[in-house]
Amino acid sequence: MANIFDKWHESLTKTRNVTFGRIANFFGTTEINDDSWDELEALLIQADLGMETTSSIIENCMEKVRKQGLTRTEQLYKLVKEELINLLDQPEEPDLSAEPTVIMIAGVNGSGKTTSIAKLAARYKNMGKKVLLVAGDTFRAAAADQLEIWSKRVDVPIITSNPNSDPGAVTYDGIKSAIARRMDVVLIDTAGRLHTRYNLMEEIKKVYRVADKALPGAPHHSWIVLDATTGQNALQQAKAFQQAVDLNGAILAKLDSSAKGGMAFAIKRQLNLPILYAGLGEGVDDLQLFDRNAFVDGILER
Ligand SMILES: Nc1nc2c(ncn2[C@@H]2O[C@H](COP(=O)(O)OP(=O)(O)OP(=O)(O)O)[C@@H](O)[C@H]2O)c(=O)[nH]1
Ligand SMILES: [Mg+2]
Repeated sequence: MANIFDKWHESLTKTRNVTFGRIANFFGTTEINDDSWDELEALLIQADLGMETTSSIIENCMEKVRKQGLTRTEQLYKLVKEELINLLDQPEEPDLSAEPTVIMIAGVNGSGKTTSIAKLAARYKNMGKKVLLVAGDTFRAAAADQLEIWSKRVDVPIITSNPNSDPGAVTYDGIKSAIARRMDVVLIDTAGRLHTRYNLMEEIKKVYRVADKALPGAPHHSWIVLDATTGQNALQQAKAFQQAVDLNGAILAKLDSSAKGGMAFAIKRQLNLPILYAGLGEGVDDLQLFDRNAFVDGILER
């Protein structure tokens, strides 16, 4: 599996170089003393880990250092890595047992929703699932065309829509069609919307309700796609989406072009949402199940 770690390592180059590299460089042959704890604390805060999380990392490490009788900062490296890994959830492949399993994808404009849907379609198809795409973005003129191009490329069917038609109606038709055609997974694309736009947030609530009307219990999953390059900003946006629809996971897109990969820790801390998948490139195969070990390795490797 060396390849997977290589892929993460390469994708996290910016995050590693800009923020976490300084933490990696901290570990050396020097003695652990009060100054080194202060320095480590400052570095963790600079990496946007937040005061509380930083304090708990430092306290836990201090205790282990005492118990294990460690003396050099070099020996702290493994401890800090373990602490960071433990801050994150390790997701399993989401439950796709409902027939069909309906997945709604939401997020602000340009976060990576449509591309992530194409990647998920390819992934689930490779797992042997029959996948149907639903073009629920009826807002942006070219949105349905964009999804249609992906549907051809990945070779999965699509229920498409006309610009300005009702996204609830295409969602309803899509799910009913999936039931009739015995599809396994339905991926619903939605229009990008700013979390501050009241009408559009009401609209996505409606899409959510309509899904349940078409198939009680749907959507089985609602995932927000967060753009890793937007950092802290994205968290406020996600909170608004969380209030509108019952999100149960996040996809962290564009990790490969971001220096702010550390936001993964804040997603867990501030939103308590598991990161299910990460986008590590623009290609259809560049979506990986989030791997907390590969992630922490990738940001901290020396
Ligand atoms: N490098 C990189 N680029 C990505 C990734 N995911 C998406 N992109 C790019 O981000 C841009 C926007 O992606 P879309 O999938 O169209 O985003 P969207 O959220 O559907 O956008 P709207 O529908 O306009 O709200 C495209 O140029 C994608 O190629 C990723 O994981 N890595
Ligand atoms: Mg889109």
